This record gives sequence, structure tokens and C-alpha cells, in this order.
Amino acid sequence: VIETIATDNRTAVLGMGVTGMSCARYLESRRREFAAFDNAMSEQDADEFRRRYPGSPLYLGEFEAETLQQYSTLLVSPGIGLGHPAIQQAMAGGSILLSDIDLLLAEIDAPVVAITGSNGKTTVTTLLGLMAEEAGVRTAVGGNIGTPVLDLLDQQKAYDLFVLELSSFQLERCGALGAQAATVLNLSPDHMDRYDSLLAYQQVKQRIYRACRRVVYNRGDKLTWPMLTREQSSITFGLDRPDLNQYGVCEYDGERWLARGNKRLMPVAEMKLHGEHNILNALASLALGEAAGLELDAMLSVLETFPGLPHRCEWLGESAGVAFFNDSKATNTGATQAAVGGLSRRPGDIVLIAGGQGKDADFRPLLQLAPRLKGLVLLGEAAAEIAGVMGDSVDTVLVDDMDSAVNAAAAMAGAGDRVLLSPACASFDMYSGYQQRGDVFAALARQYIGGARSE
Ligand code: UMA
Ligand code: ADP
Repeated sequence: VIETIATDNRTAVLGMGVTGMSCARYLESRRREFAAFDNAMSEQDADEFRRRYPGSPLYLGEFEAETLQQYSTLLVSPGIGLGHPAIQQAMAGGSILLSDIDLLLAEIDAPVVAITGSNGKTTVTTLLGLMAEEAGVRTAVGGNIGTPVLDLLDQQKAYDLFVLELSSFQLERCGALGAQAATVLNLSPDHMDRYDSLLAYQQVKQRIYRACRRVVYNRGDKLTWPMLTREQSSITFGLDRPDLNQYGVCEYDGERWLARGNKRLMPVAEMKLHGEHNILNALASLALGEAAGLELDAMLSVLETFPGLPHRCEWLGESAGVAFFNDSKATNTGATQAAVGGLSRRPGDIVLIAGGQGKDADFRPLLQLAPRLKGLVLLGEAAAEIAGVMGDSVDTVLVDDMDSAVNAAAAMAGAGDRVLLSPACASFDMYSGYQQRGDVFAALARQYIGGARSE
């Protein structure tokens, strides 16, 4: 397939966002001709594209099968569903699907660690990148985390390791990765607007294991369990006591420790990250790091200092005994369950702000959270649907914007309670992304905290 792109110049790049533009830069650097396709590009971006790539046709508007069929290779951005009729028709006519991940893998010799899962991907990818740097390994970090993988091909730097966060959208359109180590961290429903069933979503996630040397998987989550080939070995992680050579948690003198087999590694309390889900993220990172040959001491020192990323169970401040947390990155029910479970210290101490774009999710898992909730504030497209699912299991308020959400939540919370934005939904109905949603919430929460203090 890579041969095709090297000898045949008819390449179509679909979607001119972050991925598409990185493909354009890459193809240009390799002197390959390409055409660009996008059906929602702004006039300004289109003008800039034409200036930058005068030799490349730019097709705006709906994708047309007749046009696509003229291209032997299709590089389709992850946000574009492969079920699009024009793409299907072009493929049926012989056009080959390729991804930026395939192009990267064809260029590099250094080992790859690949990370997917419904939740925790960015945290584990970041941890592993820091661990590798701390261990003195020159490391490139990219993928779904934000830096498109082809931008990692910086000629000036030679990397010894590539750490890639891969979404289901990226995995469904790339070939066997042949990673040194790969993991599916966990699996719970997400993106049900793009997959027919949980099984279809699981199968796409498990593509990450193809031709991988060491498979790292979650003992406590059967949907992550691999079918190993004879050449593959595995390491597991889980919150229970580990078997020999596996990662887990053990108790010693009344204290919980991260452990490898019967060896104690560090007390859980010495980790800077909080919450049970982050213990799993730490153990997964250690297992992946071991598979990549990283030094244990370097990895543990990162766990002692890494405070977590913004928008993930991020503590914002406290007013009159009520603490505010921003978990805007929780875009599915599994993430919200982990956040509420991790932050609640007694029944009924969480006021949850949720809602947004529902992605055809089944919200019934949120019902299990009712005993932990003092109140529920809902906004966005999915608000009424979530309210319907929760029924009268919890005091619920529907609001129109984040400002009202913060005020309503603060009014419901009492001393010792926690206000948590953890939406279980995507943000695109009201914001440009989860970052903007989290920034808006954080600014309003801090304003509330400041105002309450000065009263
Ligand atoms: N477009 C079309 N037609 C469509 C859909 C999109 O023409 O039907 C065009 C848009 O007009 C736009 C471009 O395609 O110009 C956007 O492409 P894209 O949606 O594939 O997004 P990119 O900017 O290329 O960013 C992608 C990932 N986005 C998605 O998977 C939706 C980014 O993950 C990733 O960081 C980036 O590649 C680099 O690898 C974001 C994400 O939301 C963070 N990921 C999902 C998640 O984490 O849940 C999977
Ligand atoms: P992703 O990149 O997969 O979206 P992040 O590391 O950005 O994952 O975390 C997003 C949210 O998912 C967090 O704010 C938290 O609510 C939840 N989360 C993180 N790690 C886990 C985990 N291991 N299991 C379940 N939920 C998790």
C-alpha cells in the first residue's frame, strides 16, 4: 500500500483539519501530488490553503464518488466516518484507504508504544512520555492527544521511542501497527453514533494489538482481553493483588502499595494523582514502560510528581467548604462514573453538572451514581434525555448556560460537598471543544469562589 503512494501520485486527502494539514505538509515534503477535500472549510482557510499549495486542487462541498474515484489512495481524517457513500463507492472501485499512522510507521525504525481505551488515554500517554524522558530516552508523543503523528517526523531530531495515543477512529483506518507494546486500557460505550454495537467498537479498539510484541491489558475489564498469537506475550494490570510479573495493588501494614508480583513499588498515597482510575492509569503506564525497557526508578519518580492534566478531575478551589472540580474531558458515561467514584467520599456529597452532545449514548449507567449525588444540573442537547433517565432518583435542575449551571450547583451544595463538571457528553453543541467548555466552567467557578470570599 505504501508502495502505491510512492509510485502513484493520485492521492486524495479528505478533511483539512489538523490531520489533513499534516498530511499535506508531509506529501509536499516528499514531493507527492495530492488533492484536498473538505465540506466545511472556512473561506479564509480555503484561501490560505490555495496560497500555500497552488499545485493542489481543493474540492469544497459534499464528497462526490466520481471525483474520489480518480484517486488511487484516500487519506481520510478521523472525524470523517468511513461509511460515507462516496468513500464507500470509491473504495469499491479500487481506491485504497490509508492513514497518517500508516505513513508514519513506514518512515520510522524506533519502537512504538500504542495506547487506546475509552478513558485514560491522554493521561497514560502523557505519563509514559514523561517516564521515557526521565529515563533518558528521546521520545516523540503524539496522535489523538493533539499532535498529528506525521508532525513527529522532524528531521532534526532522532527519536528512540514513539508514544502514540490512538482513537477508535484512527485504529479503524490503519493497518497492523507492529508496536513494541500496545494497550486497550478499558472499554465502555462511546461514539455510538459511529458504531453499530459495542462489539463493533471493541473490535476496532482491539486492532491496536495486531502484530504487537507485548500486549498490556486490564485484568478487571474482559473487553480489553486479547487473543494472543504465539509470538505475543502479555502483561496485565488491575486493582487486585497481582500474580508474578503482573501489576496490581497490595496492602502492607494497613497501607496500599503499587506492586509488581510480590514486589512493593511505592505507596499509593505517594502518587500525586488521585482516584482509583488513576491507580489503574499508573499501573498501565508502568507495564507499558517495562515493555519499552524503561528504568523503574525513573518511572516511579514521575508518579511522585505528575499532578494530572487540566480538565481531568482538576481541583479549582474551595468556597465555604464546597470544592469545585473541572472534569470537562469526561465525554462518555464511563468517564463520569470514574470521576464521581473517585471524588465522592460519602453518599450524597457530589453536585454533578452534566449534559452536552449525547453521541447516541445510553445514559442508564448514570443511574448507578444517584446515591453519590446531592444534586444534578443539566445543560446542552442531551439534558432532557438524561433527566428522563434519572427520573426522581436525584434533585435535578435544567439550565441553559454554564453561568446558570455554576450558580444552581453552588446553591445545592453545602459545606463538605463537591461541585463537579463531568458532562458524560461531547461539547460541540455549545463549545469548540472540551477545553473551551472546561475553561468557561473554571473561570465561572473561580469567579464564584472569589465573590463568595469577598462577601
Ligand atoms: N470534515 C469534513 N467532513 C466531515 C467531517 C469533517 O470535511 O464529515 C472536515 C472539517 O471541516 C475539518 C476537518 O475535516 O476541516 C476536521 O478533521 P477531523 O474531524 O478528523 O479532526 P482533526 O482536526 O484532523 O483532528 C483529529 C482528531 N479529531 C477527531 O478524531 C474528531 C483529534 O482528536 C486529534 O487530536 C487530531 O486528529 C490529531 O491526531 C480530537 C478528538 O475529539 C481531540 N478525538 C476524539 C476523542 O478523543 O473522543 C476521537
Ligand atoms: P481520554 O484521553 O481517553 O479521554 P483522559 O486521560 O483525558 O482520557 O481522561 C478523561 C476522563 O476520563 C477523566 O477526566 C476521567 O473522568 C476519566 N478517566 C481517566 N482515566 C480513567 C480510567 N482509567 N478509567 C475510567 N475513567 C477514566
